[in-house]
Amino acid sequence: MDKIEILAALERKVRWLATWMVHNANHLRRSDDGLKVGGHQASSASLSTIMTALYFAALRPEDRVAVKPHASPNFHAIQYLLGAQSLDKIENFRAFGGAQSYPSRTKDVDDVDFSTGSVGLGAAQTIFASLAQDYLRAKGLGADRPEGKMIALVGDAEMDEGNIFEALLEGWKHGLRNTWWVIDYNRQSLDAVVREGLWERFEAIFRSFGWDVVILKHGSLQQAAFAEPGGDALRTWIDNCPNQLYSALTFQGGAAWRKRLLDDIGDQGPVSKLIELRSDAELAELMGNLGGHDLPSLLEAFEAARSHDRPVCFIAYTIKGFGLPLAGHKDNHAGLLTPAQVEGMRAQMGVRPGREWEPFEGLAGEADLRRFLENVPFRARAKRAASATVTAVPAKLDVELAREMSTQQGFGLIMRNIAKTGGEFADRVVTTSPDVTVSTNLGGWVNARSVFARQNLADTFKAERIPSTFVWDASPKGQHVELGIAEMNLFLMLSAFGLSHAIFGERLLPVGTLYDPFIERGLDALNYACYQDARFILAATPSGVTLAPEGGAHQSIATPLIGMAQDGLASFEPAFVDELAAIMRFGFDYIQRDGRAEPDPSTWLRDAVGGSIYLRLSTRGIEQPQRAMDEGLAADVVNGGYWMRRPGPNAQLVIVYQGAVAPEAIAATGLLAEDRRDIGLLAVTSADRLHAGWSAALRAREIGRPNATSHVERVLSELPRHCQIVTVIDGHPATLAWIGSVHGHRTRALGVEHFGQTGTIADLYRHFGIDAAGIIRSAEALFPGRPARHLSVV
Ligand SMILES: Cc1ncc(C[n+]2csc(CCOP(=O)(O)OP(=O)(O)O)c2C)c(N)n1
Ligand SMILES: [Mg+2]
Repeated sequence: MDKIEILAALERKVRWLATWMVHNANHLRRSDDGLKVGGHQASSASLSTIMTALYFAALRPEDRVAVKPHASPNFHAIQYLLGAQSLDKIENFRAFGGAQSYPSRTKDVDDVDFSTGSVGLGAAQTIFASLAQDYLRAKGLGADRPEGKMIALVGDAEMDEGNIFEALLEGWKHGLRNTWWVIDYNRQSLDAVVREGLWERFEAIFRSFGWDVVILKHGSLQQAAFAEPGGDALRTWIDNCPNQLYSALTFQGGAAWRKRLLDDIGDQGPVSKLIELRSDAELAELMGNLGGHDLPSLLEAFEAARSHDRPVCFIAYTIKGFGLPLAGHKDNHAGLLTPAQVEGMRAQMGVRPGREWEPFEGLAGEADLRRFLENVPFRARAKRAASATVTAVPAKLDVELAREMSTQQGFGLIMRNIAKTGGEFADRVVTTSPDVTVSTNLGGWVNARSVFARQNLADTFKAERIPSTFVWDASPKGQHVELGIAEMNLFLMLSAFGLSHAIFGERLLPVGTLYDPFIERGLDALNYACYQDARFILAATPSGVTLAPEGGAHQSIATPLIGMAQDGLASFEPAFVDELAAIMRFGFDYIQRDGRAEPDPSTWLRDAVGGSIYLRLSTRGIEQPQRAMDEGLAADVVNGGYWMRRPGPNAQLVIVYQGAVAPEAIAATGLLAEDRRDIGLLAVTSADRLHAGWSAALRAREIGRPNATSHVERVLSELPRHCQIVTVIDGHPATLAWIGSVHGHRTRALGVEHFGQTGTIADLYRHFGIDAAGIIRSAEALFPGRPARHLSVV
C-alpha cells in the first residue's frame, strides 16, 4: 500500500470510530436514560481528512494543535489509533470519567495541547503560544527543542468570534511566526449555511494581517476532471454554485448531482460525456472531492508551509458530515445517524458486530497499517507533554512601607524590587498588560527589565533626550510584553505563557495587570486559561469604587464574586501592603505547584495542587499598620484572614471587612468599642480561600472525617452564640455574607450594589453605606435601642 492508500484507510477508520463513539454515547450506552446529546458527527466528519493528514503525516512532535471543539471524536479516535487513548475512555465518551466532548488538557488523558469548547479561544491561543515560543527562544531557553508550528483547526462560523480578530491584530504587531490556521470551510454553522463568498473576506483579512493564504478548493479528482474535455464547464459550474445548493445536492447524492448538472450544463457539449462516464457513486465522490477531503492536496500544502516560518491560513473546502448520510444537510449540526444509518455505514466499512472498536477491522493490509502507525512522525517522541522545575522564590519579597500607601503602589514597588534584586527568579518573571502598564504601576518593573520584541527598537523619546518617567526600549531581552487594549488577548497571553512549562518545558512566571472591571471583558478567556491549568498572577487595579471621581464607569462590583467562583484561581484582596507582599510571595510559589496531594489539614485548601492568583488591588492610599509581618501573621494572611482586633469572650458584635474599606471598618470598630468592649474586627484577605476551605471541611466531615476544620471555622470558633456580624466590602456584599453561616451568627452584609455613581471616595462610601457611619448604623440596627455615643463624630 502506498502512503495515500494507507492514509485513506485511516481516514475511513477515523470517520467510523468518531461516528461510532457518538452513536455509542447516544443510542447504546445511554439508551436507559433517554438522554440525547448533540451529535457532532457531522462536525467531526468535516475534518476527518484534514486531521488524518495532519496527525498521521504532517505533524511533528513539537507542533501543538487547538482542535475545533466539535471534532473531539476525531481527536480521540486518532489518539486511540496511535495508542495514546484507551478503549475504556472512548467507550465512555462524554460519560463521567470518559473522553471529553471537547478536547480538554486537564480532563482528558490523550495528549491534548489546548482545551477548546468556547469557539474562537483555541484559535487565538495558538497565536499567543507562538509568541511564547518566540519569547523563550529570544532568551535562549529551550533552544535544544525544535521550533514547532502552533496549529488551529478552525470552524468557518467560528471566525465570527470577535476575539479572533483582536488576536490577529496583536499577532501582526509581534511579527507572528510558525502559526497555521486551517479553516474548515464547510460553509455551515450550527443553525444554517454561511454567507456566499465568505472565503474572499477571509482571504483579504488574513493577507492584510501579513499571513500567507492557501486555498484548498478542488481536490485532485476534481482537478483531473477539469483537465478532461468539458472540464472547464464543470469547474465554472462548481465555482458559481451557491453554498446552499452545493450542500443540498451533497445531501441528496449522485442521482441528484447528475440531474442538476445535466439540467444546468448538460447541453454544453463534452461536459455531458464527462458526467455520463461516471456512475452515481463516482459522481458523488467527484463532487465531494473538495480540497479539504483530498489527501494529496493536503499533504502537499502542509509540506510547503513547513519550509518557512510565515503564518499560514489554509482555507480548506470541506463537507459537513463528509461520508455520512447527513452530509451537507443544513440541520446536521446536532444530527445523529439513526441506528439503521449506522448499520449501513457498518456494512460499507466492513465492520462486524462486536468488533466496532477494533482498529484494523474492515481494513486491508493490517501489517502495512501497523508499521505505518508505529512510524508516524508525530509520535516520534514518546511523551509530548513537557514539565519544568520549580524556580525558587525568595523567602520574603521586599517592599518599602510608607505611612500611607495603596496596594497598587505596593504592587509596583514589589515588582520593581524583584527586577532590581535579579537572579533566576526575576529572570523567569514575564509581565504583560493591555495598554495599562503605566496606570497599573508596572512602570518601575518595565524601566528595569524593558519591553520584549524580537528585534531591538529604541525609545525615540529617550534617544532624543526628552525627559520621561518611562523607558520603552524594546529588545529580545525585554521581560514585558506590551499588548493592545483587548483584554481577551491579555487572558489568552496569560494562558499561553502560563502553560510554558507544560508545553515548552520552560518555566515562566507570568504577571498580568488590568483594570479590575475589565476582567469581565475577558472573562471567558480567563475561564479557559484556568480550565487548562495555565499558571499566572493577575493584578487587577483599580477596583471597586476607589477610582472615585475619575471613574464612575470604571467601577467593579461583581469581581470579588468572580474571584470566588472561578475554579483554578485563588483570589485575594489585601488592604495593606505588608499583606500584599506576603500574598505575592506565596503566589509565585503557588503558581508553580502541581502536586496531587490531599488538602492541607489545617485549612482544607488544595494548596499542594496550586493554581493561578488574582489580586484585587486599589489606588486608595490608606494608613499602613506599624507591625512586624511574622510567620504566623503571614500564614493567616495567606489563609484568608486574621483578627485585627480579637473579640472578647462576651463579644456582641464583630465587624468583618475585606480590602480598601479597612479604615472605615477600623474607625467604626473604634467608635463602637466605647460601648461594646468585646467587639472584634476581622481582616479578611481572601473571602475566596476562607469559603473554599470551609466548604471542603464541611464535605470532609460529611464523609466521615470528624476532625476536619477550616481556617474560618477556627478563627470564628470563640464567638459567643449571641454575637452578631457586620461585613463590609467595596464590592458585592454577597462576598462576605455567608460568613455568619459558619457557626450560625446573624449577619448584615454591606457593600456596593449599583454601578456608575461618580464622587469622591467619601461621597461614594457614604452613598452606599460602607463608611464608618454606615457600618455603625447597621450594627445598631442589629441591637435596637443602644445608639453608639460617638456617631456624630463620623
Ligand atoms: C463561544 C461559543 N458560542 C457558541 C457555541 C455553540 N456552538 C457550537 S458549534 C457552533 C457553530 C460552529 O460552526 P463552525 O465553526 O462552522 O463549525 P462546524 O460545526 O461547521 O464544524 C456554535 C454556535 C460555542 N461552542 N462557543
Ligand atoms: Mg462550519
